[in-house]
Amino acid sequence: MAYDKKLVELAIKLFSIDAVKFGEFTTKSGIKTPVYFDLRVIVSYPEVMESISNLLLEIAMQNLKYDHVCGVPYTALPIATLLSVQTKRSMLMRRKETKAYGTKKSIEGHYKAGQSCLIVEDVVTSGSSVLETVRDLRKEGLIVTDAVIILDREQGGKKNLEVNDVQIKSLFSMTTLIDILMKNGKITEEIVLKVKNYLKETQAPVIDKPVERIQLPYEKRAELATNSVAKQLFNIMATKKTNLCLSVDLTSTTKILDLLEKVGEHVCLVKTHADIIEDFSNDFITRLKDLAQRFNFLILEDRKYADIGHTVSLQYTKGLHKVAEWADCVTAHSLPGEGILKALNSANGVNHGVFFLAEMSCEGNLITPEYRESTVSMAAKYPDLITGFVCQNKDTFKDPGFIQLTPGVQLESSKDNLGQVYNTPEKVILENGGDVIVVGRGIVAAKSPETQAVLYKDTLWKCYLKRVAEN
Ligand code: 5IU
Repeated sequence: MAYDKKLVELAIKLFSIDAVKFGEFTTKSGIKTPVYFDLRVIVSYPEVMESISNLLLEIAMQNLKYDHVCGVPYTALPIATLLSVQTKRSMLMRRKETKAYGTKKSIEGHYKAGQSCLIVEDVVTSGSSVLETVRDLRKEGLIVTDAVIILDREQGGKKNLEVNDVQIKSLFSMTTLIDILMKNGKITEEIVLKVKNYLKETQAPVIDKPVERIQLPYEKRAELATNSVAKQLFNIMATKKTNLCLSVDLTSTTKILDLLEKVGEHVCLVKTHADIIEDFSNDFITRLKDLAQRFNFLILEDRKYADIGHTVSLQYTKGLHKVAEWADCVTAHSLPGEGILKALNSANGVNHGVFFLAEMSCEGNLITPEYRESTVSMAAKYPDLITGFVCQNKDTFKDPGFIQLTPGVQLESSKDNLGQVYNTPEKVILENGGDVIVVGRGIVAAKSPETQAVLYKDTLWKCYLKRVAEN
């Protein structure tokens, strides 16, 4: 096989500066190896650095599109710097240390969720270091599909990365490198054989793709939930075989109670707006709780708290509605910051939860991807309190213990005349990751709400079963 002249020169140079050594070595993990790479030394040889970055550009990076480059810490950082300067693409840096204080970001540099990032790495063995960086970048909403590598040790890394949706392109594989060195009289055939045998015997363990939350059945996720209401709700869904949440946006208590008598057995959650009810009373709450117990559903007061912590704690526990006394869970905006979660957390000790608003279904709302991500990060600090997120997209959060509550659903996609946007059950569950689906007027305004509730329940459950089976 004929090799690019510049690659041959680079291989020989790497050998001469001891970036690649042959003999008997023991790796960090205690395995004996006849070949050892230490590419950290290249920083002492500017001409090697230059040649590596030029070759990566010419050979590995052709046809790749990316907004940022990110080197896997630490050896690849100087190479990533050179590539960033040469390609005029901004660089991102991943911190390797565990963060010393709470909010410190693991990724440094300016970026937006949805932008793409190319990974740069020196040597790939199992692929685990590249994957750590990829996962941190993906957590920030960055899209990572490709990595460029100086040397692939051919010990399973390429496959491990492919399984995790990262394609690698390398300047050398172990085979090509030793072949070049042998042909140029640097190493003997005996060494080549030794390395080849070693490669055969020491393949890195396969790194499985992490299971996505939407692949898991509700009963499994109940075990993973850290909030007691989330645990209960997952279990109710699994037992009753329904992920339908009815939004009872009616203004009379009789109408609400009559409706729930008819449809209570088909829903896992009932969503109320206490402040639209004209004849709200303690008696109504007693009867609502009775129904909840009889039909085994939970109650979500969709209050969308959005004030400073002190006010929210009063709104939650006092006033006409005394929500904390009867609602299993409530909705809240993240806009005012963590104070709102602190207030809701301390206001009522046990068995309550919060669905945190990460997105809205109505058109023209002002929530941005950054807002959405900060909302999820804020929630991560309150695992006992957060039941899940109200959102529209499956990438909003990963933790399978949280529930995605998705409103804006009807059997046909459409809009109302005040900005509400409706998606179909198929889209919302199979594509967008909805776990509990909120339906209001689709049922409440129907001629026969009961028939319609059964139709929604069956359609939504079929989509859920399909989602779990597909994955
Ligand atoms: N709701 C939404 N969209 C949102 C959020 C809440 O529709 O993004 I946050 C509420 C409003 C209403 C119910 O109470 O969910 C949906 O009712 P309809 O299915 O009738 O549109």
